[in-house]
Amino acid sequence: MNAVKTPIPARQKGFNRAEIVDANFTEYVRTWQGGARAKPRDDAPVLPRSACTVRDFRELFVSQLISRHLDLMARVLRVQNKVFYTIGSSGHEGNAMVARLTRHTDPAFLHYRSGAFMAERFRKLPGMDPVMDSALSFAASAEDPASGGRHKVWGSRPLWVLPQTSTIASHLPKALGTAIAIEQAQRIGHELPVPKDSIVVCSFGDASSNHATAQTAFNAAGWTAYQRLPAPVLFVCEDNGIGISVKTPSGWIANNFADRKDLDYFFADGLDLAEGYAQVQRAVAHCRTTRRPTFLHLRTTRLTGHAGTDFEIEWRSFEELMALEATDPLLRSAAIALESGVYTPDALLDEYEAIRKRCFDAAEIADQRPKLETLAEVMQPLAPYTPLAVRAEAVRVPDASARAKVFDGADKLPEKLPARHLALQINAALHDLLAKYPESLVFGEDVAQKGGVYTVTKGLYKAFKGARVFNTLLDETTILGLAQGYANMGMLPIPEIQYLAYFHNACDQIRGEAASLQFFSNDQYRNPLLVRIASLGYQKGFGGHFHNDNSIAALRDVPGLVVGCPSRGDDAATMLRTLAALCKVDGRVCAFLEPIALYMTKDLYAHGDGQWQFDYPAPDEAMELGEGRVYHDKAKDLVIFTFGNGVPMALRAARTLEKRHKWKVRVVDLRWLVPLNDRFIVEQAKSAKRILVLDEGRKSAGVGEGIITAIVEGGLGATPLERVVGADTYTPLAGAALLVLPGEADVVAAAGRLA
Ligand SMILES: Cc1ncc(C[n+]2csc(CCOP(=O)(O)OP(=O)(O)O)c2C)c(N)n1
Ligand SMILES: [Mg+2]
Repeated sequence: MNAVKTPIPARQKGFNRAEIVDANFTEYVRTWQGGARAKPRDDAPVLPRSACTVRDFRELFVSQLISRHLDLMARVLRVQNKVFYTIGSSGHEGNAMVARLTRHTDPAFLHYRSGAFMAERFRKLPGMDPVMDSALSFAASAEDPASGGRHKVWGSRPLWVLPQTSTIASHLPKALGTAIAIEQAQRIGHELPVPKDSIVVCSFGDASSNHATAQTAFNAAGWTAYQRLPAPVLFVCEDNGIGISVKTPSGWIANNFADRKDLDYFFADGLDLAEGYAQVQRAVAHCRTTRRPTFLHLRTTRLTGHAGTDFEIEWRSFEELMALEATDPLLRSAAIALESGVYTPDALLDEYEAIRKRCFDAAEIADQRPKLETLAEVMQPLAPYTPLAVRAEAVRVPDASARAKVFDGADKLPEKLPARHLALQINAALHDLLAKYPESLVFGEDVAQKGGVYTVTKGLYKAFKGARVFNTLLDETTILGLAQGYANMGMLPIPEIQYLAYFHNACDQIRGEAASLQFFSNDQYRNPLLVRIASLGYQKGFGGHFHNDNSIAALRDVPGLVVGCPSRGDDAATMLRTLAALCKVDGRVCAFLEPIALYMTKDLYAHGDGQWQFDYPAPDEAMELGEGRVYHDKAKDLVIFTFGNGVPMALRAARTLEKRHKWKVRVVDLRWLVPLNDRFIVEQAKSAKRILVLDEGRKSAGVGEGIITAIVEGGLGATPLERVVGADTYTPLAGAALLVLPGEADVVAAAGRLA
């Protein structure tokens, strides 16, 4: 970096470093020693040999100043409760270059220090005001165009900036996924919402680059490029040398990234516009033309602490802080501006003050704008549901010739075949979905040629080819990141997670990321996806805990998520149609839990009875969200609420109970686990003389808790009730598994206690 040419006046030790950074700038410009310059031409290099023209520089500098003054304003107005966020961009303003050198249609997933990037990107469309928009966001106003007052995020629908969560590095897999999706869309003939040669911009901090979620994205990007598959993502590591208070070892980022074979490394000085511009330009051009994953190491510094609450003077020396403040990129920009004659000192000070005023004025206006006032307003974008449109979409029949082709002839359509078991009916339903939605993709570990470890996806690869049905690398975080990427580009991703235990391994990609996008973007962005997860226990003699995980607690409270769990093949097919429709119509994130132990189950009561095989539902049938299935609906002596493996178990137990107690037993298969249909549960419980809740999950935080709560809150707490539920333990191998999980005998015994 060019050293700042005019020495910074030695500042007094001060407590408020934001004030000092502010005063440094003013004093630096006021005491500038250079002589007066002629005003340069707009298209001339701003400094000799710089790739940055005077026009580029002038606009970039203003973007930097806007970002800086938004930071300073936030620090002042936070204490007056007019602003609710103080993580700033000071020291990172060089990222404006990345915005200038990319397009507003290059989807961007941004680090929280992206004030200058945003101010610069705002220039790309007419009539937009970065100051007012940011102010509304800082003020958590309901009129905040990014999130509607739900979070201070950098986001914009027209500018293709998808809002990010505060979880560092969690956005890298989906940024990579979006880049891959841009390319893959073209292979499957899907029309993209952005130009074909778009790249994806993804920025993050130096400390964040160490996170497992970041590393998995770098690895997956390299894995992709290694196979000569395109992945046009520009990873921008904004290296300020520190993460909160932990210093990144000097040279670590270059050491760790400069020599990766399939992640092309570029360095740019983000502290110096005249120097850094060409460097950023090279990285962007490389990414756009080669379509290779590109790593731009952008040098930055961090001024005024991690956030407003971080009083660095309590843990760092003044000397160190002053040395950092001397590297302020705005001082360097001021030097360039004055040296080149773009500004005179007076004109620059006027500009500086004018932008300060603009930011404060906007903040005062924003403070007066409406806030979110009701719970309904807060939750409004969370879980959109338009039942009529969903139903219409779910029963919309795929093209007959497409079906005939996929199923090898009109006479082999699955609804014309005899009743079959769950795995085959899910398989047929997936064939149907892929025929119905040309933009849908099935992917995961082993799903393609092999057809999955349980052959549930068998034949899809052959029918729909590798661009739509493909194996991923072995990483669940990447699988779910890819899914979000495809969704961002308007496709319908149907990823598979091989076992429920391994969903937990990547849970944040659904819990923190995918499910939250509609909320934090005020429903301006949607990433509908339908994740299939082979789930639950009871595989006879196989697998132990990790292949028999019975806990869905981690899915139960994810806001906005839909979770369905069929117990039989026909329900699986109609449920899948509805889930896909929920994706298409309402943009929902959906999980489909497939009970592994029921995949091949054919019999219900006795060996060879074939009673757990069902006809494939006609393609114009679908299941309503929340709708359960009731067996023996008139029966009242005992009502068993259950789902999944519990359904055939309850039906078997019911036979014994009918004989033993002369009871009529109703079995209610909830089918939909999130959201639980409380009204339906209460409706079913109302007429019950006794209630039994059969939950194959764990005692703590299982579905059973929700069912009982619904019953009690529905005023039916006085009905005698028993719960049969799994133990709070991991599942052991072999026969001992049955000690942990509910069994038929447990159901019979619990019912006996109700007698
Ligand atoms: C997964 C996760 N862990 C911890 C945090 C808390 N946290 C927020 S920012 C941060 C440091 C990030 O440093 P860096 O990536 O260098 O970015 P910088 O703030 O320096 O720009 C930490 C630990 C978080 N937000 N997310
Ligand atoms: Mg950092």
